[in-house]
Amino acid sequence: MYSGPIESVVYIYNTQNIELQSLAITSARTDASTYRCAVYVRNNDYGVLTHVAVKDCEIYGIRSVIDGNDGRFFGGIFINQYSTSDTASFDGLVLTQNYIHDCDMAGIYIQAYDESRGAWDHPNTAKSTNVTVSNNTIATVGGDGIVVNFTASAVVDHNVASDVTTHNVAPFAGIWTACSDDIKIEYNEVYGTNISQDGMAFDDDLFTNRSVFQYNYSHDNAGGFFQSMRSGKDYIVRYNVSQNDSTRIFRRPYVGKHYNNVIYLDSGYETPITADSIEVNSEFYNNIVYVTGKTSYLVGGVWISNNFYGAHPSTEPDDPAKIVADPQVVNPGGARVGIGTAVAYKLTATSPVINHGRDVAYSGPGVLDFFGNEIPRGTHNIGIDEYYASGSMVGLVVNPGFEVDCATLTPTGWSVYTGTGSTHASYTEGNNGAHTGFYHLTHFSGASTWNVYTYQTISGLSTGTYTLSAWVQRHGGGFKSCELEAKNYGGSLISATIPDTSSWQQVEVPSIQVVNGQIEIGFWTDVTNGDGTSYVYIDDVVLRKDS
Ligand SMILES: [Ca+2]
Ligand SMILES: [Ca+2]
Repeated sequence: MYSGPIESVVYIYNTQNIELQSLAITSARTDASTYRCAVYVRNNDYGVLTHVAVKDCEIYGIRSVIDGNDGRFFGGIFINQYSTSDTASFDGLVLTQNYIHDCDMAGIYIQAYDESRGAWDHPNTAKSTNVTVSNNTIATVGGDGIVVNFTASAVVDHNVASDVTTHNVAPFAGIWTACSDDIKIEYNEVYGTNISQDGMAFDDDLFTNRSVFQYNYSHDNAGGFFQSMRSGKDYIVRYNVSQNDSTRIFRRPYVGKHYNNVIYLDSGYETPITADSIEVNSEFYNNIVYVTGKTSYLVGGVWISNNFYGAHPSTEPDDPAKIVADPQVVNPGGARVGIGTAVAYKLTATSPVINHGRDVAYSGPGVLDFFGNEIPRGTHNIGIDEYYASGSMVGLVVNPGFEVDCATLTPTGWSVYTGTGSTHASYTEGNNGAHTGFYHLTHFSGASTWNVYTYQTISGLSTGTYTLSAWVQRHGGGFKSCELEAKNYGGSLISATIPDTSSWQQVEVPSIQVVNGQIEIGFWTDVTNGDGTSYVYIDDVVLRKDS
C-alpha cells in the first residue's frame, strides 16, 4: 500500500470512545497531487478499538490523487485497520447521517491492510464488529459510494448514493462489500453510476459469506444492478427493485439465491438480465422481469416461478412454473428518485402473481417484504409485494403502514379532522424512519396550541372482541392528550395513551366488544402551550379479532 504522505482534515489515530458530530468538513486544497481525505480513522496495530462514530457531518470538496489503486480509499471517510498480525479491528463503528458530496475518490471506505501479507484482501484479516453505516447521503464522488470490508454482521441501511463513479479509472461501484461475513445491506438507494466497468449499484465482492442484499432500490445505473465476484458464497438478493439499469442486471451470478426482485426495463434499453457468466446452481425464484425493451439471458441457473412479461428472447430460461401474463403492478416504470417511490411496483387486486410464487425457506415471523408485510400470506407472491386482499387475512385496517401514497396530507383510507391551529398537522412522511417500510403518519404543528384527529371507519365486522394496536413515538412537551382511540363500535369511547417515547413503542386498546358491525379507529393529539416542536409518529396500525 501507498506509504507516502496522507493529508486529512480530521485524523483519528488509535483512539476509542470518540464521536465526531455535526461538523462541516472541507479543504481549501484544490490540487490533486496528494492523497487526501476529510476524516481518516486509523487503527495502527492497536488491537480492538471500541466505539468510533462519525455522525451528522457534511463532508465536501476534497480533492485527492485520481487513481484507481491506493487512491480509491481516499476522499470522504476512510477507516483503516492496519495490522501486521491480523489483530487491528473496531468494535462499534458508527457512520450515520453524514452528507458526503463532491469528493475524490470514495464516499465511505472501510478497509484493512495487513503488511505481513502485502495484500489488502486477505480473508483471514480481523473483522470489525457492531459496524453500522446508515442514513448517509453520498452524491457526486469520483469512485465508490460506500465500501464496507472486513466486518462481521455489519448493517448498511437507508443510505442514498447518487452520481458516484464519476472518474472512469477503475472498476468502482455504488455500495459493496468484501471480506465480510453476514453483512446486511438493506433499504438503500443507488442511482446514476457513471461507468460500466463495474458501475453497478451493489457488489458482493471477494471473500464474503452469507451477505444479504434486500429492500434496496437501484435505478438508472450505467453498470447495472448486482455483481457477484464469485468467491462469496450463499448470498441472498431478495425484494429489491432494479429500474432501467444498463449493461447488465446480474453480473456473474454465483452460489446464491436471487428471489422476489422486480426488474423493469423501459423501451430503449437492451440490458441483459444475466451476463458474463452464471453458476449452474445459481437460484432465481419469484422475480418479476418486466421488459418493454429488449433483453437476453445466459444459459444456466435454476429458474422457478418467475414472471417474464414483455420481451421473450430465445434465451429466456426454461422455468417450469413461469407466468408470462402482465403482473399488474401499480405503475410500471413509474418509480422516481426516492426509495419510497418503489410503491410503483406494488401489486393490484387482480394481479396473477399473487400466491403464485415458490415457497422459499427464508420466511416466517419477522421476515418482511419490501413494504414491511410479513411473508408469506397464503402462498408466496412473485415480486416485492406480499399483497393480500383487504379483510382476507389479518389486515382489517386500510393502509395500516401509511405506505400507499408516499408523503401526503391525504393518505389512502384515512380521514382528518383539523381542529385548532392544525390545517396541515396530519400527514405521512419518511422523516427519521418508519417502524416498517418507509413512511409513517405524523402529527405536528409549529403552533404552540393545536389539535388534530386522524381516523378511519372499518365496517363489515362480525360481532366479537377485538384488539386495536399501533406503533408510536411522542416527542416534545405541552400534550394535553395524545390517544389511540376506538369508538362508534356499539360501546363508549375507549383509548390508550400514547406515551412520551424516544423510540418506537407499541400501544394497545384491548377488549373492544364490537356489536354493531363497525368501529371507528383514530389518533387524537391535543397540544396546549406546546413548545412548537411537539410531534407524534404513528405506524403499523392493526385491528385484530380475538374471539
Ligand atoms: Ca401470498
Ligand atoms: Ca410504514
